[in-house]
Amino acid sequence: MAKPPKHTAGKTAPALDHALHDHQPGAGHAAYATTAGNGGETHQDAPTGAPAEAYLTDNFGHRLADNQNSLKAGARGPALLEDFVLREKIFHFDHERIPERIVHARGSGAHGVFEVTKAIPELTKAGLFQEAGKTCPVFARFSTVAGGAGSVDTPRDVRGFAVKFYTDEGNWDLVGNNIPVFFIQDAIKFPDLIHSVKMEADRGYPQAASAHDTFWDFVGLMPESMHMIMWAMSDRAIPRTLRMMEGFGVHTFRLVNAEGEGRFVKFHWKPVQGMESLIWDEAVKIAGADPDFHRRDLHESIASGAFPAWDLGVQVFDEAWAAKQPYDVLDATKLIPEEDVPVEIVGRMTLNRNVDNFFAETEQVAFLPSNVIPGIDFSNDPLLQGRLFSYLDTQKSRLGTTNFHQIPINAPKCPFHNMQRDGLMQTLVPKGRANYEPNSLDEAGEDSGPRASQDTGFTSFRENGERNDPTEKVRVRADLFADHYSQAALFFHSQTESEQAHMASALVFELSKVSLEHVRARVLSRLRNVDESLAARVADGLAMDLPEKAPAARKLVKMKPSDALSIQKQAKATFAGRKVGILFAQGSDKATIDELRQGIEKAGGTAFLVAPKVGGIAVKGGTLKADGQLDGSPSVMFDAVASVLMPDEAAKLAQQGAAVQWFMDAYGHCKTIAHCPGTQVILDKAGVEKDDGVVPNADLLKVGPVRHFAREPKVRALA
Ligand code: HDD
Repeated sequence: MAKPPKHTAGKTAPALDHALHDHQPGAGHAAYATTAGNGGETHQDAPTGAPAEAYLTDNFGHRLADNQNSLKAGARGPALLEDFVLREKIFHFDHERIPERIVHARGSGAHGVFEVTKAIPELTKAGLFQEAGKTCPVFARFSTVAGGAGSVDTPRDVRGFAVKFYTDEGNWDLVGNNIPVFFIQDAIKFPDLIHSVKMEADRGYPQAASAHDTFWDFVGLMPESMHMIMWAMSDRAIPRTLRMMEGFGVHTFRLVNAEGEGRFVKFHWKPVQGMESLIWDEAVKIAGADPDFHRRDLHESIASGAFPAWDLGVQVFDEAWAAKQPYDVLDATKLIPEEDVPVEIVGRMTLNRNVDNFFAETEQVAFLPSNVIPGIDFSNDPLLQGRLFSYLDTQKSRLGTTNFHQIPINAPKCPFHNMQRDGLMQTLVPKGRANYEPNSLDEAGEDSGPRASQDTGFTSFRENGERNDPTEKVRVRADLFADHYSQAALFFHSQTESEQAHMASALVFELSKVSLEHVRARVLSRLRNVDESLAARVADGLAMDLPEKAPAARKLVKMKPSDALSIQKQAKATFAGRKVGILFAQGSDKATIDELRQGIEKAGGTAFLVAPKVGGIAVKGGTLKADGQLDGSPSVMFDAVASVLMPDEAAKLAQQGAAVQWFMDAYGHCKTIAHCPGTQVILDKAGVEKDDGVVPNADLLKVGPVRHFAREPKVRALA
């Protein structure tokens, strides 16, 4: 047996590597005590009475006694399935990796602060930019594009420059690069571009390099990439450090002020440290000497208090100016020379805190170009438009859940409320039942949840007049959509009397289950627009007064009733695909049963024999086996029923609930009931009265398995 671990009683608790971070959800998170072990001979142990965080636990809070040895059947025996400690540890380890980003997989991030240095309320209504001195937390991630997560830091490549601003009005993600233009003009080419630059599909190399066939093949065939190629072949693509490169929003965005005036804008990040690049030979040597050169530099600078900073600049111009340029400002392969439109500095970002945990923060951060705030809007740049979909989409496969926004690094720091619910890894616990809108639960004193606000909510810039796009982006419906009742009335008036009665009864049933009286009344008020008699019937069925008629947004149009909308008017008297249950018992006449069966089958239907017992039953003319026993084959399973019974057997069955119910239900459900004279005793007991659908067996084929709705008022009270 291995020796039990030595207790180091009296020793202070081991230092915690990972303090709980203030914005991590919930207390009681696993905090890991350091332990040292040598094969179970000696290791540090949490002393009795140490703070709770000093104790090693599993993920469910159970304190562990041994983190060195699995549970075995004897010292030299196999591991036991019972060992939940071993299983949980290995299970979790096995699933530690998530898919790396399809591009920009290799990246380094840091926290910081953004401070507005110049208010620009005349340009944007974004709360962030209303006054100088306003700050908000940020998270920035810099990346290479082509290489995998473990690739080197200094290849010739574009660098990602993504910043998440956690503003009071929600997150604003400026997901740019260190180069102001892009390879392609339309997002539809992005997968091709990336396929061509990544390692080649058949051989899996080169890693993190654009110097290969497929990339240059693509470039040669895509002349629009030539401007970007100039930048990519320049020293910009081998920055000295991440701190010494510029950043660009690339696309033309739009700023919108409180008056609703929009202007185009390009965003720039200017490094306070100045710009510097590597010499190619340096880049190559650094890749070998220190593959983590950029990551280490960023981490060490911040750790030492030499906080890197960038000024945020804007180039602002209007539609008229854009229209005069020899390039299209919606084309991401074009820049706007600073000499034409100067860059105005409006704020500064300072990165002042390294991540506590690389995976939780840098790996799980999810940037979305679609994250904008009121006052900042998109343009119709076709590259940007595609990105608005792609980033949201990719997070689902990368982070595994639509609830990735709840991961602390992605969650806004302002409150967020909506009616999105559930999903994988849901960590919020919303209260109440207001998970839909509109609702009037507040009228019953319940929490009715949040509502949209036209005043303070995000509204898309009305684009009328934008070059090449005469259409407007609007969240409205066309006028004619406002007629909500004409066709509801058409449907109701197209139904038969009995179908209308079914509808009225269904409404009574449904609304009788509604406990909120104001909801019932509101529905009645709307039904009055469909049909006054329907509303009156339903109100009567609920014993309620008819409320005021709800105003209709548009005048109703009278439409001619359509028979195609009625099931009953379209009903076919056919056996095809229909099933007829035939009840028989001891002594029944086999010839009659056979005749019924053959007739039904010839007409395309199915005959199903039902008897009190399923095994062979002695009948007149032989033995018959039933397809189903009476109790397990109620008449609701059939489209019509027939019965072939001797009077004495029928008399016995008339004493059995299942048999009486069989006919009672068939009658109540308005089905055809074909029967022999002997059955009459059960029919009488079941209250079956003669009508067009209660016929001798010989008439079954003539009548068919149709419903006899004329019978319905006799069997149930409808609204
Ligand atoms: Fe992209 C990641 C920058 C075009 C699709 N992109 C990604 C990142 C940056 C950029 C910095 C890394 C974000 C991070 O650190 O997590 N991308 C750009 C720029 C573009 C651009 C500046 C052009 C102006 N990207 C672009 C297009 C598409 C994508 C046209 C697709 C249609 N980009 C993605 C992506 C990524 C991504 C696949 C991978 C991981 C992620 O989004 O979160 O959705």
